Amino acid sequence: MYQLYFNPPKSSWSLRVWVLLKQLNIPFEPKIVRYLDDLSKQRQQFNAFSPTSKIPVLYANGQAIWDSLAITEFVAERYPQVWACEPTARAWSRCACAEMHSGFEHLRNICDFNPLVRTSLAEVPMELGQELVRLDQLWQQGLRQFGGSFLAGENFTAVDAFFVPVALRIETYGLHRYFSQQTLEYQRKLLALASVKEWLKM
Ligand SMILES: N[C@@H](CCC(=O)N[C@@H](CS)C(=O)NCC(=O)O)C(=O)O
Repeated sequence: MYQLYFNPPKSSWSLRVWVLLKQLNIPFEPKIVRYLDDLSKQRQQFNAFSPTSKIPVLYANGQAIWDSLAITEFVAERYPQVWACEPTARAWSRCACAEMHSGFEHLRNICDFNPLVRTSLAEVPMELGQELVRLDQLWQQGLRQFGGSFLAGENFTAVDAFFVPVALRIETYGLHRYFSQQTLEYQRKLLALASVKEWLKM
């Protein structure tokens, strides 16, 4: 069985992998690790199981797989339902995950991930506003093109898991005004997932 090292509810990168495994009923042994105030001490400790001292890390037969995107691809080799089965939807999903993985840095930096605390920004800088508009466009595209209630069709797949932390940020920072009705409906659907509710209680 896989082992997953993660820190709920604070680690947004871990949340992607955790939600994916939970939603698809992929068995794993949870290994909860906590952040320390002293970052260098934390990195020393995390180094015992993580090559980068970061989480999430998945172990399979004693081998460490690190980075949420690499973990997703690794798991998909054994569980093809991780990605949509239709090739166009699958390609689109990989593009959207890559865009989330390497982009949206203003959203990530300005809206620190703390899913239990509701807050608001004194102002939304232009760069952040542009990212929110792009996000709305991207979600609308998936929902329209593949015609389901999830981004790549009727089933929850990895591309949805990658946007769960964003759905939570929209909620906690009250950023709803940047989104269309259709995408807000999708955001609410993500927040209503049993796995997301479970994450917030851990
Ligand atoms: N690209 C990595 C990022 C992992 C990452 O930055 N994880 C954060 C937790 S959310 C971390 O472990 N930070 C600790 C550190 O910077 O030492 C992934 O997708 O897994």
